[in-house]
Amino acid sequence: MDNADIEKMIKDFIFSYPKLHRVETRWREPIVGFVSAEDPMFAQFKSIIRATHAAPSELLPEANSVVAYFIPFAKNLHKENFKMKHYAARSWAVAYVETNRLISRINEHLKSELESQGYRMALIPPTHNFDEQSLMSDWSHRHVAYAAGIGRFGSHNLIITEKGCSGRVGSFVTDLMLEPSARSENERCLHKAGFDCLKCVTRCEYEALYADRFDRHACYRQLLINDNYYADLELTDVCGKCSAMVPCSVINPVKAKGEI
Ligand code: B12
Ligand code: SF4
Ligand code: SF4
Repeated sequence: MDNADIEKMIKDFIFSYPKLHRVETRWREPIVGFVSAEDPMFAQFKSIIRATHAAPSELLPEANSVVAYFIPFAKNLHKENFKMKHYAARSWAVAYVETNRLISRINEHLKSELESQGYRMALIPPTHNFDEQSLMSDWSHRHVAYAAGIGRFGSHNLIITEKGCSGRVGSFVTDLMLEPSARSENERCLHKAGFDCLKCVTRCEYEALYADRFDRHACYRQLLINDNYYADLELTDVCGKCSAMVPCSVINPVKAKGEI
């Protein structure tokens, strides 16, 4: 089993999912990346994120590789989220619930496929694996996605991929030996690449995102306001206005400028 097999399994699963399950959300083709479990970046994460951030071997002692994937939402979703004033759009809240479930199911599917061929895999939940006080996780999917070459951080903190930032990230650890993906040195955020933008900051009306800082507790307060607003849905701590109708919502805007 190699990189192409893993990528195909993830893509096929997402492609057939709406045909097999009653879901409102639609997704575009995912972007899959690979990184060695021995990559020195995992040691750096213990200082960049926090000391308790797990190394792959702490999740799976025989770890050889880490796989990360970004599942982009259909292109209309961020527009719907933009149109709804103050609160997140209902479709954005539903997409959060449905995509978290999709990620869990992809991982369960891959685990059983890998185990049937004698390999091992550690399951990691898509979210809610964070400390409610510090609002940090001991396994940051988006840092792992960065390490696996899937994208780079934007001024809004989100990972920007070739298909934008509007979507969700999953990752897992396995003992399979996989070829690491290349990491691009090119920024994907217009502001970071030296262009005028910071539209994400303008979108945040909740005193959370500024040009030079991010107040994660203010952000979380807004997420919980939305959860309360959509009380008929299961936990939906969402907002995502900083990713709605911004240049990096569904594309790599630096590439679109023809700069790279
Ligand atoms: C805790 C958490 C939150 C907290 C704190 C947010 C935060 N910034 O960490 C709260 C509840 C506020 C929150 C809010 C949101 N979240 Co959240 N959240 C998480 C969770 C569970 C852990 C994140 C974590 O621990 N981060 C660690 C801290 C230290 O990282 P950080 O604050 O982002 O800061 C780093 C970057 O700025 C980075 N950075 C900047 N430039 C560079 C450059 C380099 C080279 C490097 C290495 C790093 C780097 O440096 C900082 C430290 O490393 C993850 C799921 C997971 N387990 O990974 C989802 C996750 C990050 N959330 C996600 C989303 C979508 C959201 C929301 C849009 C809500 C929504 N769904 O509508 C908002 C966006 C807020 C924002 N602008 O960041 C997605 C991100 C998808 C993406 N495209 O990136 C994730 C990955 C969930 C998922 N499975 O997809 N979230
Ligand atoms: S909206 Fe602009 S400044 Fe903000 S992350 Fe996207 S490209 Fe960067
Ligand atoms: S998710 Fe909402 S509250 Fe949090 S930074 Fe983005 S726009 Fe601001």
